[in-house]
Amino acid sequence: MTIKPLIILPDPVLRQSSKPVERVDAPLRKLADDMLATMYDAPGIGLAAIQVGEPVRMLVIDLAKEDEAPAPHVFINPEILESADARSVYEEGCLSIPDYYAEVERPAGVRVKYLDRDGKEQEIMADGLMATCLQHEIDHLNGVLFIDHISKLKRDIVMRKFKKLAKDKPASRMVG
Ligand code: GNR
Ligand code: NI
Repeated sequence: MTIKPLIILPDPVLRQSSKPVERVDAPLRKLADDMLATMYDAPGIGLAAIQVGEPVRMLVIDLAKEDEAPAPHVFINPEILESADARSVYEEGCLSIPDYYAEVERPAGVRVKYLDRDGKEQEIMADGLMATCLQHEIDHLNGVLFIDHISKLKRDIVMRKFKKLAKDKPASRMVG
């Protein structure tokens, strides 16, 4: 398994819409494993393929706590079939927007159809953190970031900060 570099704001790659997966094959499963390794290394609880530069509709999630056994989940071509009327608010972060956190309000529950890593159709009724995380990741597949759900004033401040960081320090490996 390979830890891949994360794409960071304001890289325009994050605004791309990802393409549906056509076949669930060995290279795709290898990408899922690399995404899980990258997510665990970060560490994070979710990751969309576009965050490692692959514009395909696949995401991984593991909500297990540190003292629990790992619980990796792979979602391919996920589609939200239904959203609850009730809303919930979570403090969200994003591995592509390091060290920035903000409260986001989203539907408290979602019903999601997807393919698992064997290419088998599955459906999940999610609530709590799983519902929030699935929505955050599915947003990534559509080029949407959690800062798109906060006030324009806050978003502008974040964008300015990350544009300045990218300008002063184009890529960490190039410093020095
Ligand atoms: O690690 C992550 N934590 C998180 C916390 C609250 C809501 C969503 C997330 S997802 C995030 C990892 C990430 O950027 N996924 O795209
Ligand atoms: Ni994210």
